Amino acid sequence: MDDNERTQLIAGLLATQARVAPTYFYDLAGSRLFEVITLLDEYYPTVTETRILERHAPDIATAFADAVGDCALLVEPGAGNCEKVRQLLPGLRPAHYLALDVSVDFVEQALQSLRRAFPAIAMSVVAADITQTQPWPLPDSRGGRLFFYPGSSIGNFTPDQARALVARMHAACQGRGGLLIGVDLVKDHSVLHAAYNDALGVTAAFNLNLLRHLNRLIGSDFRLQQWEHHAFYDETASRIEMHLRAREPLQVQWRSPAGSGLPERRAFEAGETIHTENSYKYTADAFAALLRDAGFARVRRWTDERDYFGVFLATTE
Ligand code: AVI
Repeated sequence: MDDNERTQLIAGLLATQARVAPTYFYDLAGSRLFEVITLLDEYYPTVTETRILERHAPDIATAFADAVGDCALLVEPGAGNCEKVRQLLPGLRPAHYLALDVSVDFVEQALQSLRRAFPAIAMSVVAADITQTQPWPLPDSRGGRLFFYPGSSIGNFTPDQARALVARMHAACQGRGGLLIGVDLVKDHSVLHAAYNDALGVTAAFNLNLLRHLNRLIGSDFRLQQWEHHAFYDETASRIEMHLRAREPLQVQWRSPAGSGLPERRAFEAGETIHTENSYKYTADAFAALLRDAGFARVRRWTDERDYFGVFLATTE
């Protein structure tokens, strides 16, 4: 991590409401813990989205072809293990599948088996975090472009940030393309609460692991037993908030970048929290409106029987 990132991270810890960006969940242990979260009974989003894609991939491909034509370039930001895109490739048949991810080696491994299954599709991976990288490293393409952004990752941005990100994808379609995006929907609060407070405590471990990650990154001395997982649904903001809450009065120290002038410690009172994540939930109509506000002309959507999760196809025409 560079001094600028370190400075931002420490400034967040020093803020009145301390905060750490959710990107810091994902060290190796955090990524593994997230994979386990997706297997939990309570965490319905992953399995529900997968079912929607399995069931409706042919309709999605037809809807894209009807609105846009051939898919020259399929772009998946944060592609990870490239599992979800498998459902789309047979119907969509893009000329080129481009995975964007910070972990190039991990994606490259996933691409090996995908290439064997779909030899006619060119596949590549480029190191990029679309929230940081400017401009996006996209190749020239003749024909329609489709962005694929599953997993309700969009829910971890504020609605304003989400709209701005979708608007960038719209602009990157260059007048001919679309966005296929998965979004977690508003539902019974008890279902939402359970998804972020699972009985096995995996989400708690995922949240607490962030402190271990910080200890390595900034030389802090967080002691995990002094903290507890706290996640709740805020109905007004329509989001799950995740926090780490101090169990007792405590002090934390770290190393600030030389010459930054930033304090190297902070005291927390019992009950004070570090805000680690927001996970916004949308109604289907509100998310369709966001897609249109970001510039897309047409929106189609598919959901599951319980209306827990939405997969939206927004197109330029
Ligand atoms: C990655 N993201 C969409 C997950 C979510 O549900 O907001 C991260 C997560 N946090 C706790 N559980 C899962």
